[in-house]
Amino acid sequence: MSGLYSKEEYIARTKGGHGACPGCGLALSLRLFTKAMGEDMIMVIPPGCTPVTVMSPQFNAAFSVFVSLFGSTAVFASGLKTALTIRGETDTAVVGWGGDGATFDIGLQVLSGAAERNDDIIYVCCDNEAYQNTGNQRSSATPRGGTTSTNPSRAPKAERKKDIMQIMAGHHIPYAATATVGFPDDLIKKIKKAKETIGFKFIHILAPCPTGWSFRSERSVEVSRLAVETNIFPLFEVEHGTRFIINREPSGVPVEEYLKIQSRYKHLASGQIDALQKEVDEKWNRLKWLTTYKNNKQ
Ligand SMILES: Cc1ncc(C[n+]2csc(CCOP(=O)(O)OP(=O)(O)O)c2C)c(N)n1
Ligand SMILES: [Mg+2]
Repeated sequence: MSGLYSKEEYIARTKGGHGACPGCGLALSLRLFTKAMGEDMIMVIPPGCTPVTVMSPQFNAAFSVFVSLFGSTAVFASGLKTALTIRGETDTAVVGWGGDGATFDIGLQVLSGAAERNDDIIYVCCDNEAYQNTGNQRSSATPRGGTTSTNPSRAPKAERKKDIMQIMAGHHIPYAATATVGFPDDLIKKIKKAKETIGFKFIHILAPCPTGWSFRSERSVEVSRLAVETNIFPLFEVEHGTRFIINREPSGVPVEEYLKIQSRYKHLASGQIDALQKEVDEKWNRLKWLTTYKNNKQ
């Protein structure tokens, strides 16, 4: 292990482990995140898989956790930060940690408000691409072509995944970044950078879900790596909404390699896979354009 990693464990410190499913990408994301943050933080977590992973004396988290209402994570976190500042406790980090449902859908309005005010908090969207804790219902983060319990294979999701990074970049916040568990050094470096940055920080973590996406639980890290190598989930940062930085050039693996190891995509015909590949290529080219064009303008 490199020096980036704290040897401390901040979640699931008792023998019983955590409360998530085997192979859960969210539990691993949270473990890495807390190793980068340390215990001087308060996490605000809406209902979802995360509270059942950490919120119990049995699972024994080292930091304080508030469970907010589903749609109000960011504003809970902003209020806590303000209260701590008034008390002079400025060193304590306040983190909002929402699922994709709580972030892309229900909490988007308060997230936008906190970002626009540039409140000094870190907001993490731990994205498992559906409302997983209530049984894998579709969200606006579910990818086009994927199945969920509300999109059976005869009616897979028709709409594209919402581009949350573009939305957050449009708020001109000091720092936004994508990360995923298959690249733990990259994830930890980004969390440390967010911790050192003053103002609003947004981290979009892709967290593979063996239960909802339907793949074998030992393949979570492989699925996460394939998401990056196929360009389905590029690793990049955005500073102040204008400076785009790509952290990893993909190795050009076709999207089919990512799709075929998850049963949620098993109904796709080859023409549909080609269409998804085209979408991914277009989005990647746009990101590359933003990186070169916008940076050169500065
Ligand atoms: C206002 C409100 N609506 C619905 C629920 C029920 N609910 C609890 S957890 C959850 C799913 C959360 O999905 P997401 O935010 O993606 O987190 P995940 O469970 O996937 O980690 C829902 C719908 C709720 N608690 N409050
Ligand atoms: Mg979810």
